[in-house]
Amino acid sequence: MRRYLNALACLLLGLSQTPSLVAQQPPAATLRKPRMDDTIKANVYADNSFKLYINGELVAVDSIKFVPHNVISVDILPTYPMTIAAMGIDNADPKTGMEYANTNIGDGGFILKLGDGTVTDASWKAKKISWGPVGGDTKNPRVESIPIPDNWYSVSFDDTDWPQAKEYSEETVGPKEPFFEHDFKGAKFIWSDDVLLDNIVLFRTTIKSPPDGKERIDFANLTNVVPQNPQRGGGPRRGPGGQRPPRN
Ligand SMILES: [Ca+2]
Ligand SMILES: [Ca+2]
Repeated sequence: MRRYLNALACLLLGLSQTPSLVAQQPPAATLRKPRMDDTIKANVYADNSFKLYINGELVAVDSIKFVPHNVISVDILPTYPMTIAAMGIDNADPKTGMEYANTNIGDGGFILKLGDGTVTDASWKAKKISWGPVGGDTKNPRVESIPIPDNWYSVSFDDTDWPQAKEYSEETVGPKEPFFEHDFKGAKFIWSDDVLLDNIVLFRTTIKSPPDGKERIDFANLTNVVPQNPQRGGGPRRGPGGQRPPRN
């Protein structure tokens, strides 16, 4: 039995290497399975929290909504152009816009750096969604908000009318320790025009090509192709036509 299987494996291997069959496959570059060294790191810090979308998909959520201030660092598989959208959330009472039992107006701040050199700066768009205490009035504090636009994080969303983000210095935002333990070199803290009163802010940018100039394979269509050299062995499942499907 084992000899028979070995012979069959050799036959299949031989077939897969015949020039006519290889020639029918799309270029290897579009087929190779992505590896971890195809990914880049996304470092994100927000005062106080954020949600991050890339090319319309939610890729990271700040796991701590208030304090301590933390850095979220995740691996992403980049494809370009890359639409990055983020919601920055400054901790604030939804009725007063203040915090710590309505004794304090907290400040916001958002900063991001990707392993391809993408950074936050004033070229990003920033749209305030909720702000307060309106006018800085802490005696009669109240909040104003506008609806979050549908599909604001999608690739096709039109942010032409959104204002530019404003950059804030490290001194103004006052990031806490985890910030200094991660790579944010070259990135700027951004927010809308009022880093104190604006409490929910949406950000968007589109990165046309990798800022570091490095050529990267586009794996966006991976689920629609058969990767080169799929792993062999494993479970008994068979795809249509009897082939063993590549394992994911
Ligand atoms: Ca605030
Ligand atoms: Ca804050």
